[in-house]
Amino acid sequence: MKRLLFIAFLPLLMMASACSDRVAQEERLRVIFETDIGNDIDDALALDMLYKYVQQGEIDLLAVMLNKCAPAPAEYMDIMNTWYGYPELPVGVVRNGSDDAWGQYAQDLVDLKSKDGAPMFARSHSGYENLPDAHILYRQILAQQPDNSVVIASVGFSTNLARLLDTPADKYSPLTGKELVARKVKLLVPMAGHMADSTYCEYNVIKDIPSAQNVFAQWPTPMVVSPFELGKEIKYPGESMANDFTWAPLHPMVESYRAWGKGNILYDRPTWDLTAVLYAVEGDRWFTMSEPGRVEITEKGASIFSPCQDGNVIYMMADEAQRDAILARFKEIITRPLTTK
Ligand SMILES: [Ca+2]
Repeated sequence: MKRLLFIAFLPLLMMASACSDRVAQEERLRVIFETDIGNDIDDALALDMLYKYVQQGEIDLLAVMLNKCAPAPAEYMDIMNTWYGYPELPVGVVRNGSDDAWGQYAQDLVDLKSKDGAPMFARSHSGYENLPDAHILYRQILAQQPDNSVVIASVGFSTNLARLLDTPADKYSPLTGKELVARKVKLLVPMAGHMADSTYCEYNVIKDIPSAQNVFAQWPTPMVVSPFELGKEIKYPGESMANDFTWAPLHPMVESYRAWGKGNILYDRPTWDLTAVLYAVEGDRWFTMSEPGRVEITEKGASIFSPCQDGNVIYMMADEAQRDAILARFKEIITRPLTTK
């Protein structure tokens, strides 16, 4: 029976991959981005990709959910949404999360000033402390979507997703969180764990182990994991950051990249979060996929993948040729100038 269930999920996975052309609004992929932006710089590049997909008419970006309660990441998101032209994009935050540190490059970007002392980048909002709880914003947004229509790219911790699963019925939906996810979400793409090394404790997992355990054990839809070992071997070149953005002399993602390097922009950085976004929007055409299985998160935060035909998890892999093609695709998207709306 469970094998039949996984087979039944496969058309949904295929649907998630069919989004390379401009498509009608009602057919566009609906994406929610779950991020610990402010920690590592790959979140900022992954976010850039999502804005570009929106600009190309390939997706509807429904919301960004933050894993960090500190004000800098929320203000940083306002800067990014404003600069890219989406100031009203909904943003949810975590409260009493597992990592409320400021996020240094987010703080650095927030603090950047012009010569006249004015903020370097414009904001559209204030009062970031009033942003909604992410797990409640999920309920509000998911309840409004068609069934089996939402893809979540989760490139940070599992706190918000675990809290969402545990929510009771409310004014937005008579369904519990788990029921609502099962009804509205067709795919979760987490960047999490290490599938080739069952002893490795990966960062996104260890920042909130109980939530990661809950999500991997309870999540009611297919999951496609981007594991640590994939993005680690595909490094975005600092040379591109230094040379490919003459069309935007003051670019918040480029300045973020520079800030993360403490003034140095010529470093190469793994593309963990970018690989998750690439799959979430473009599907499996860039990757080799594992067989289905389940993932157990240990008490220390290691991830153990066990193949089984009735599992709801598959993960991405890439050989050298695929890695080269994936990096070329990342550069193509990220260096593409914004179009005027
Ligand atoms: Ca991240």
